Amino acid sequence: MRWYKESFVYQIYPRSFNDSNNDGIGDLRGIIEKIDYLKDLGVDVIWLSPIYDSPLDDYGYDIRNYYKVLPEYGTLADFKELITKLHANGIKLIMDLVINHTSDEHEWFLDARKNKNSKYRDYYFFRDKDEINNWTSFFGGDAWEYNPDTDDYYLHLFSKRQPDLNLANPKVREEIKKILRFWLDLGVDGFRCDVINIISKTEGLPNGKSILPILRGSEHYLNGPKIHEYLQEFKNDVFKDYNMFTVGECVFITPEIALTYIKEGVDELNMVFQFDHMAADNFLIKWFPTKFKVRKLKKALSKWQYKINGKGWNSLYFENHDQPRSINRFGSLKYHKESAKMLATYLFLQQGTPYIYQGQEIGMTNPAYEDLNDYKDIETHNIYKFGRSKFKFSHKRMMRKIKLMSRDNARSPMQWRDALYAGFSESEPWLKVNPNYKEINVENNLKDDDSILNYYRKLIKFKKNSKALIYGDYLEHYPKNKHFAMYERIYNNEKYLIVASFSEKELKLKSPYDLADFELVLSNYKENDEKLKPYEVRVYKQQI
Ligand code: TEU
Ligand code: CA
Repeated sequence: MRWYKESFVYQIYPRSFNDSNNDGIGDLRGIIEKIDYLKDLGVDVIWLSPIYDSPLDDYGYDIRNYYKVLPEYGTLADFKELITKLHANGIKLIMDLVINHTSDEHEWFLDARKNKNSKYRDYYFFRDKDEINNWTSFFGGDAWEYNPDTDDYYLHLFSKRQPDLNLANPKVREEIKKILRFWLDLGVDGFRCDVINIISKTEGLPNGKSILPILRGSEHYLNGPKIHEYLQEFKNDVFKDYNMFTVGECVFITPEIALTYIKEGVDELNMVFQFDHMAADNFLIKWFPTKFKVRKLKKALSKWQYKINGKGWNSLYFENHDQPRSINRFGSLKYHKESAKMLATYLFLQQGTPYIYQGQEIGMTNPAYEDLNDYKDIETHNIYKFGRSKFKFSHKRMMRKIKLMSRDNARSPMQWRDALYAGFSESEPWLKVNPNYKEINVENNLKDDDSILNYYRKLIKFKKNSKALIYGDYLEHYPKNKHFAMYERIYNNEKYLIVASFSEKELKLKSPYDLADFELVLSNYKENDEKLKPYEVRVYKQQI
């Protein structure tokens, strides 16, 4: 059974979720304390961002030891307790799998960098000065770093402390399979595979064609030559023996290419995280706001709905640990509650598995720190340096960009209640809490029947109770309209019609049908009239 199709996934960024021992850092026991909260929310699967031992250059996406839990987060025993208790509550757990690179403190790399005869040398990409290429790193700058010990260079597509693994080496793939089995045998129910579509590089590492200093070389690793071979090997040698699913983070992917991974029958991955809709407000270039963002958002999501339907399965997300908060991007601070509920309804009632990122269910917003030093994320600091040095942008201008686009916008501590440090910890957290925690927090949401959290609970039940909302076909109306979205989901004799306003103004409610033939079954407003109120969403149902 493809159980993931009927599941809601909740992503936990462990460092910022809940701190059980008051050292300012979230931890596994902190998650255990909140299992009832997760159960009451109604989610089926937890995706844990990396909890492995790490020097935290990229907050865990740089793994030092794949078999060990970062001591700040707890122990393997805590992990076992967590998974046992989650399972006892009917909640599954997927782990983050980061295999494009390791930390520069991983024992393989420490040994490899020391001498050319190391047995781990071919686990990575070391090249002499005259052999290196012109590729650039996702985090800005050159993708090669000098290694004094052997007087040569190594490849890193992310930070220089994240050397790329050479998956063309069968020994590396054997190591990965060992890691997969280790966690699966502990009961893990699947993996979110980090930047999985860049793990195969063109042999010989040729120069990239781009003249721009971003993504140069990408034609030699995006969906690289051996990617399918590697993924099939993981599937045939490991995955097929377990009742699990994978979701692959695939950068710069199209639905056509996605299907080469996720098509049912191929099943190299079960879903991908695509980025098209994250570009609606000009992501890469989040630098220049656009007037067409609603239309672009609708277009991107619809494209994936149409092209994947019947062949594979979509993932549905607005937020994760890399993205600013969705209310800031596509909703409204003025209509905070309304827009949070609208966004959830609009997205999650499409075809695919919904992913909720911690705090999204209470409408957390970007903290927008004033001081550059309050940001801890490496990408944020690199972008700042890049903008200042390459483009000569002013400090003020760069801070404006960072407040909009920093990944730390998603990583500020979870807001549990109106108490010091938002109830996340009793000590100063590793990253500042958003000052709006006094209003926006779980406790307030629990008290208020009309809260965002209570709406999420209702919405989750609502979707899970309907085969049409899970499996139904998707049909969009008025795709060009830039103020509201409308689509239907059809399955057997049921039809749902969803209309969602992205406007702060009242809108005329258009419809291709006579709505008198429909029943209104869900909305974020108590009263609904001929006009759509600001950020109003409505779900209509019809038996056909
Ligand atoms: O992200 C890959 C990725 O493309 C992002 O780093 C992207 O460049 C950035 O978010 C744009 O704002 C994955 C992880 O999700 C991310 O946290 C890691 O830093 C990265 O891989 C390296 O492991
Ligand atoms: Ca702690």
